[in-house]
Amino acid sequence: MQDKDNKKADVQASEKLGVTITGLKLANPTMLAAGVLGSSGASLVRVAKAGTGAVITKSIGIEPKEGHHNPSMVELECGYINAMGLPNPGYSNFAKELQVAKNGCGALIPSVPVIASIFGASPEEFVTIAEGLKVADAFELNVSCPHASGFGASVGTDPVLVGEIVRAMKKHIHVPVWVKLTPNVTDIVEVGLAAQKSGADAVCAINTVRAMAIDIETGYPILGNRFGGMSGPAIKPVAIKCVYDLYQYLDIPIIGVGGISTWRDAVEMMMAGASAVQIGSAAADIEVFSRVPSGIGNFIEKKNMRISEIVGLAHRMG
Ligand code: RRO
Repeated sequence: MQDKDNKKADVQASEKLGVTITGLKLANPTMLAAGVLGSSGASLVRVAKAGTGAVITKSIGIEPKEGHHNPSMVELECGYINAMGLPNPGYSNFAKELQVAKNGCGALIPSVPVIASIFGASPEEFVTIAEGLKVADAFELNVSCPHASGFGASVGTDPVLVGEIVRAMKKHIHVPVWVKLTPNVTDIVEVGLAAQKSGADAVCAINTVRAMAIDIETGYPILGNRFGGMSGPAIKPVAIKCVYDLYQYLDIPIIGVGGISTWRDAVEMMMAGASAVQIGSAAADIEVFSRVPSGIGNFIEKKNMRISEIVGLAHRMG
């Protein structure tokens, strides 16, 4: 009886918190961000079971890649700086992990979409990888890693190249295409508009912010790569502003990411214009994927609002 009651409560919660993003149904507006706990099928399923609305894989490329030398991550008072360097097994080795994730996440009720984050150096590479990972429910194009020469932000700071990649993906791939944007540009809206014009179904904002830390005893940069990308609480206000600006000019959904660790952060991001949010650094504690949705649920109930009414609310308040 207890179980039945719990299931009923879960269904009601998912009805209240459910969102549809680019045709994918999510039981709640949280997702596991790319790069954290997304390297194996088993860990993606574990996060899905913890309550997230969708999971995104670690970014996958054309060839196996070891990544940058250690140290590849440093913890600061206000977050983390990483320079992992896109370590991944290559798409052909990752395909079996994606299948494990799809089977496990698809068996859950409600089922949890699995999104593959992919990176490449050219439109052709993106398409080849996506064709090799075709069980994914959607693709998130990583054109925004801040420390990967020839990939990531080297690609995503050029609106023309972003447009070419999106057009190639839309021509050959028949599931939604999301584009993850870098904040390390003068005008994120310009790149967002290029993605939209070329047929992107959604944008995700933001990837990490270029950053560096130096050990004052030795004078050495701490990271093996010398610099990296900042994530965690310090970048939330940067992400909020990027999402706010994108919402003013774009018609496609915006998925907010950057420094979200509490339901209050998620609500703020949604009020800036995000239809859903991704959680990365804070996902080390996977309970965050039950705390954040239930906090959002209590908030909208108290305010007597529907979830869709909080999206972009800050724009309607002047
Ligand atoms: O692997 C990384 O170093 C990495 C990636 Br792919 C990314 O998109 N953003 C980031 O901060 N690190």
